[in-house]
Amino acid sequence: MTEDRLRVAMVGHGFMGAAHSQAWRVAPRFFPLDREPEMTVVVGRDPERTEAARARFGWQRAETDWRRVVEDPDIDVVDVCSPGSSHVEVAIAALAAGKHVLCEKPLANTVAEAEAMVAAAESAAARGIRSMVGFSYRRVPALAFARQLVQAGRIGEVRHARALYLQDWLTDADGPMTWRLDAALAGSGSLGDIGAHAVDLVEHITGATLGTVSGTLETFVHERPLLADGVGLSGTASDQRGQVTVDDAAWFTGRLTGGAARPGGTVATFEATRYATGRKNGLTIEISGSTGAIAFDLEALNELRVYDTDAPAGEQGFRRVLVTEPEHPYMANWWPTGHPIGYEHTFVHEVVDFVTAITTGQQPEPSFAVGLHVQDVLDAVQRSAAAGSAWTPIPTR
Ligand code: SOE
Repeated sequence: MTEDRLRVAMVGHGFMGAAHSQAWRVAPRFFPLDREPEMTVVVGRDPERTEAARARFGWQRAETDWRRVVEDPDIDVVDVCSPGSSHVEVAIAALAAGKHVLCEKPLANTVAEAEAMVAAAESAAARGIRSMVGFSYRRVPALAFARQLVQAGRIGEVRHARALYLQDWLTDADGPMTWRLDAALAGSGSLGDIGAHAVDLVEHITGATLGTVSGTLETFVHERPLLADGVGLSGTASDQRGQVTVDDAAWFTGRLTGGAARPGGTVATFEATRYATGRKNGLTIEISGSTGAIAFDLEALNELRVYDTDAPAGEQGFRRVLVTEPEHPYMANWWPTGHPIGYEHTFVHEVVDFVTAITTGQQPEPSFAVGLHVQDVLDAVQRSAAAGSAWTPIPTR
């Protein structure tokens, strides 16, 4: 192993592959890292498309056999950006081969898969091998700052949390079938793709844990046209249409305890949908405490709204804090004060924290165990919805 470099293999080269490629390239240019990531190989199923991704994103080699790559002694890190159905196999093989693993969220498609991944991660950790799940929004500086404020008691005991993740890219019922609409490949729909972020953020910011949920799921469009390359999707193709086998929208309520939650528990409401007409990538979080509140909107990701009940009567109101100061998490390494950053920077921060954990020998967060807990929550929401929104406990592990 070359100790000054960290040779990375990335499996998958779609939306997340693009975001991760950018992060591997940029991280060492802006943050001091003890080992320089080397973009060694990108892996995909289709040789031509993988070669095109290699050339576009700047990887040294393109490969189609992920097994050969994860066993290659000249690889140090495996970055899993492929559809959810492949996470379990690729991550476990990579950990067994002694590679550090960064895995996109949700960690897996089922609780059983996530459990197997945690077992593999824990046994690898005993050999100094690190693993992390990619809940990238934790690394939005404004949200990392929100966590600092809530953990420092600045809004008192948390009573409510509200998290909405609204997109509209499925609004057109004639839009094509994709792997994200196929339960065999994606596990679930809006629930796992974007609801998982909402769950992780509320728990991360409050430090509290969901213990029980009541949920409802809805699928609005049950069949969609197959694209020419949609042949591999597992839905039944009839008249060139594929079956949508995931939820289109998810609503759930939960109770959280511990952390900054009030002693009786915090009530949280969640909504995740890809049918919120007009909402492109609207992630909003509001946390209400006994002495203040914080509010965040991804459409203004450099800002955090902070409310403080200590302000004089008549002057109270949400203050807009521009989270672009060197005092704010991650910001000292970017631009001069007041200059904003964007979506892609969250993945850069993820790579920085992952590489730092590898070089300092620490467990990076969020761990696969956190990924398993989120999987438990998603599973409980699905079981609750199937049982008429019955309150459903989340296993404690
Ligand atoms: C990645 O973190 C991700 O969750 C994507 O998988 C979603 O599709 C995207 O809309 C939000 O970010």
